Amino acid sequence: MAEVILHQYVNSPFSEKIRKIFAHKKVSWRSVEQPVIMPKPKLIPLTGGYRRIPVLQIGADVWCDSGIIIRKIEELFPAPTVYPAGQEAAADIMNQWADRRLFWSTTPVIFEKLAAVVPKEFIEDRSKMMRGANFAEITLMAPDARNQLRAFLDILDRQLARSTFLLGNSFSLGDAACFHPVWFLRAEPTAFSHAQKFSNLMRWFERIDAMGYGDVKAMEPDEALKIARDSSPATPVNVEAADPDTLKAGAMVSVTPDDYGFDPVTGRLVVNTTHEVAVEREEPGLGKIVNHFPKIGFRIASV
Ligand SMILES: N[C@@H](CCC(=O)N[C@@H](CS)C(=O)NCC(=O)O)C(=O)O
Repeated sequence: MAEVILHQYVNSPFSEKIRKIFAHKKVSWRSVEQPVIMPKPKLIPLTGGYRRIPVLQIGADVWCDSGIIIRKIEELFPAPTVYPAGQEAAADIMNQWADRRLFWSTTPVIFEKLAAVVPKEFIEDRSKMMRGANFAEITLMAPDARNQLRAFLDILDRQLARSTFLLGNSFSLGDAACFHPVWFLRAEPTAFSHAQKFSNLMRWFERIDAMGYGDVKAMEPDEALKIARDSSPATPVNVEAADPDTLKAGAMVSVTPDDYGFDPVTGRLVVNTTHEVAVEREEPGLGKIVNHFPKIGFRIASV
């Protein structure tokens, strides 16, 4: 199989979620370090405009958003699973809750202290990404976020009083998903002190922190671009007739996140199933690329 390449950066929480899944499954993977803010000239040709991190690349196929990356990793490396038997829905729902609720209760708490020291280019970049919201004002949300964070962490801590991991005695997607926001808190000591008050949570945190990242080797961004250029997409057309929008294979569509980073990716529809939409694009200098997205968290429009 072609190499598994993760485009990421060290301090990216959503990448940390994927790195822990790689560790659990003992995956050999290559890490391409991408910029923390725009421009990202060695990422955008692969994604067709999508700017968020992490992004998974295998040859000329590129998976955008951790939701679809997790599905692909589970398909390629099914054992050990991140979906404990009988808890599949719980694992997926915990993942969505962690990304959309738990994570967003951590950012104001962290940036309340860090706002004064992060470069103004970072604040401007994130404000643009959030379409009009002023990221500098995130600190105003800190008091409410702190209250919610404490309640969320208490929910996890109570569960962890009775089980080693969140969905039983083995590591699952639920753990990877709830780990990354707590790991993000560690970027700022006062923020992390909120988590340190919970002893069961801390035991669990340290266990997962010690798992490492699997077998990883760095790769230069240019090498990843060359791999894309030298490969052809390996995705067969799979457009389900049962699709509620009755989109046809080959139709021109755009796919855009529904929460932030509203950069549409436009191409010909090649996959449209319950959980995935994928488009094929002709990228100048690279040739054909297929970009894969999850259905949850994205909008699809005919263009
Ligand atoms: N829903 C996305 C969220 C990803 C996300 O917000 N990633 C952050 C980094 S952890 C990001 O891309 N921030 C803006 C950037 O890096 O340009 C996912 O699950 O992958």
